[in-house]
Amino acid sequence: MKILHTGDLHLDSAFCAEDAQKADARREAQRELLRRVFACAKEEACDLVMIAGDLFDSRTVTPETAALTEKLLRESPCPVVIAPGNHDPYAEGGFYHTYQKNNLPEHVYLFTSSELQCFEIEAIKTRVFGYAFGSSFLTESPLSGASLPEKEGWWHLLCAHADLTSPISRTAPVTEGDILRADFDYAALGHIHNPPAFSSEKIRYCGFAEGRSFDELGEGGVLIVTLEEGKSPCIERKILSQTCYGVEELDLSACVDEQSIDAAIQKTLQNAASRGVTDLRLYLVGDVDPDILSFTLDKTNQRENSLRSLEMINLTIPVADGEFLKKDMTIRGAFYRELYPKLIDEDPAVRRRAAKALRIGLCAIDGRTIPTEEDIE
Ligand SMILES: [Mn+2]
Repeated sequence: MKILHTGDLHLDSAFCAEDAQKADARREAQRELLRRVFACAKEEACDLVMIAGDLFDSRTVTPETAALTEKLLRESPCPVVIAPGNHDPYAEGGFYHTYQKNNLPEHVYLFTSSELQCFEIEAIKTRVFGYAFGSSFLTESPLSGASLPEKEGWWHLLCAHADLTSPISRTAPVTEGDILRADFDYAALGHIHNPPAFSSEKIRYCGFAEGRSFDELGEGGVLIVTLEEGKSPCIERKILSQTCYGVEELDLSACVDEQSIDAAIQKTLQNAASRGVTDLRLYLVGDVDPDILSFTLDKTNQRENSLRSLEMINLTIPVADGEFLKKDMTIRGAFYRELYPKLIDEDPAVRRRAAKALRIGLCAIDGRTIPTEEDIE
């Protein structure tokens, strides 16, 4: 038995950080992602699709998203189970409510109650347990105290939007114990986008399918879960994302002029792009002459690059700014003042050694990597 486990797609997200046109394009890209999810289920010849909540970002959706979702669900060759989450609760006036009343196909199973429900899917001898959020909150665990029927040769699965990370959560505080006691063959969870690992291999969050912001770093995808009698579930993450958020740090301490700063930044951008990163947040650190740096950053920002978006955050310390360090009341300033006589010594060799000591010392104070001899020379 093969299952595609997904959730937390948050279709129709607002993308507030983007302008209206870009936000529209991002929502269109999300619909493309949903197409890939269902294409994947078909390709993998899955027997069941489980959507563990937050398929949509809110209870109402755009007409485009509604039409596509209904089409993909209608055409799905295998049964689909949907557990509404805190973002897309089953509630009056919402998409699910209307969909359930009007055109829910027979092979689509939608949880509608905040109490534990069960769908029996005879063709695959499977009982899927779950519940629906009816609003943004669900303060009790619908699983606590639940008693399940005997398995008698049926697969018992859970499809749920739940917060296993906190017993006092207001978004379905289900516990690992609740799930283990119910003896599910697999628990398909949604809600935590960067999921922790559980001791039981039968409990998994699907994670995000494609990063939407710097809170969702790296590639995203769905889980393909294969269940075999008497064995642990075999779980494979299928990458479906076409964009990827990444965060990096670049130490510019070794850079002495515009060219070397520019080269270091360009190299980092190229490396990130070659690893599939499309949206990069780059923290610039180290001790750099502020005048040279701001000039170079202006140029870098104007230049074309292969990324969809680039955010550079300047956390460098203006080391060449002696005025700054002279007045700096931290240990950095004290260190500078100690070295100062040597930094202005009449012997160039002494000055060079003092400057080197300053760079190494400041790195050590900040807990950064000490530059090598070649870096400094
Ligand atoms: Mn959620």
